[in-house]
Amino acid sequence: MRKKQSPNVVIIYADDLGFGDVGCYGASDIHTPNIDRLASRGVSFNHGYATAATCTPSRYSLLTGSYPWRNPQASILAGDSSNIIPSDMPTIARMFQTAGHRTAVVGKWHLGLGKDDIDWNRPISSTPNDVGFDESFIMAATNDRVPCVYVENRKVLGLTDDDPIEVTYDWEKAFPGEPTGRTNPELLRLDYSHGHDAAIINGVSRIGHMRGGKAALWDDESMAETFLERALDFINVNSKTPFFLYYALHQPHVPRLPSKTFKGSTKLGARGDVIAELDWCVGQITDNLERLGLTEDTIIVFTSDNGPVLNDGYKDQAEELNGQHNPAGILRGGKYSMFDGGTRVPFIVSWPGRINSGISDAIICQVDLYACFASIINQVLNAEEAPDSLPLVSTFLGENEIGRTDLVLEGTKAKTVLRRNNWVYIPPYEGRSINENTNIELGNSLEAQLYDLRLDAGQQKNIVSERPDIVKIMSSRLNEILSGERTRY
Ligand SMILES: [Ca+2]
Repeated sequence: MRKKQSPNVVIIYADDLGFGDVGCYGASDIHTPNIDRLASRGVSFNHGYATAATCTPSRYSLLTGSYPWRNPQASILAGDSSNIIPSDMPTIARMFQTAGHRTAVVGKWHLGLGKDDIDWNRPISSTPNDVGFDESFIMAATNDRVPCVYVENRKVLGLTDDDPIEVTYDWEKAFPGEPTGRTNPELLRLDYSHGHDAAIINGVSRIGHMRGGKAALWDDESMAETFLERALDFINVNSKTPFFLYYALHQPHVPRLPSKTFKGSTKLGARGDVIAELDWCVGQITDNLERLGLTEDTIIVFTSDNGPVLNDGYKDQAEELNGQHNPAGILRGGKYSMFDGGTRVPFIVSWPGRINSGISDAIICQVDLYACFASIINQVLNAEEAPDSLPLVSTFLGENEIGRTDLVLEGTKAKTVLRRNNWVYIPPYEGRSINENTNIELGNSLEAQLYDLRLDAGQQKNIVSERPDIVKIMSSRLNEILSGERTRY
């Protein structure tokens, strides 16, 4: 096959997959042969980060090359929120589009759709198609939020005129007569433990209320295959032109409802099973690229939007069946946390035609993907574009281990933390130290925290009083970054 001028790029983005959840990062009770194979043909970063410990802000950074706290709307969104990426804002997808790549997003969006009040029964005014994607096939938010339908480009797939969809996230406006998890628990096939007490879809109660759109409702158990099929179609159709695919998996986010093939495939229950399913999806993508002869022409990034959580609102026995598995590996905390377990995730870059395999200890972040890819495909960024994305191309391709010096991370509610070289500084924050629902340490403390990851990767020893010199530097650096307009110069 003729070698293309510019490589294809596939970003495979898992949802709530932890640093220790895959084999090549130390998991022994969950087998991930396909992700491990990807790692064996690329660079695995030990200090690869999402910018935030929750979905929306991390995704915002990946796509815009901007820290999420620059946009006050970049926090966990409801399923009926407006698109928080303005249509005139540069995105990584538009950058690829400008370079002549075909672009698509398949899977979880969770950055909002439409402007103002969205009418799901009409063409949607602001979708991924307005921020740089030629094609989109998505769920609006998450698999535990309504509306539980697929959106293809601007329309809800499978919607019929006689059964319009209505959505509200307000209990005061809940639809009379529609059963909910709170009022009709006898209708549930999967009980909720917290949060998920509204609309019942496929026997599972969700966050938010919806009615109508019966023919358009997704089937949870075939969601993996549905998204995968769309992703493969896109690759197949565009195999002769450069393409950019953002494949945003829904696993292992709740509700964890694997297909029949994977149900019971691990000893860890539903959470292990959906990770096995996720790994299979990765293998289907790489096998297909191989079949098309595109392996050496395609860069694959595999990573996750935030750290792991076991009980995230459904009684799916993720905690009870977890055994000795450490979803965050050696790290402290998990999803929602300011500790490293919230944001440090598997981060693999594979490009068999170009890079050697190896492990890197450089600090790198998903916000850097934008500038790294721009450099690889020879696109010059405007000064105001991707304000926090650093073009660490040699690092990204495993040629050296000179990564970031500074990286601002956030837990929830834009509470920011500074990683600087081997140090992590967490300013004093009010709030609960542990989220009792999820049993995750959030990192809140009225005392400032300083950790030396070189000696203490698990962030067990707060040395704030021993190193006031470092605290002073980090506190001032964090404030300097937060008050500036950009960090890429
Ligand atoms: Ca997530």
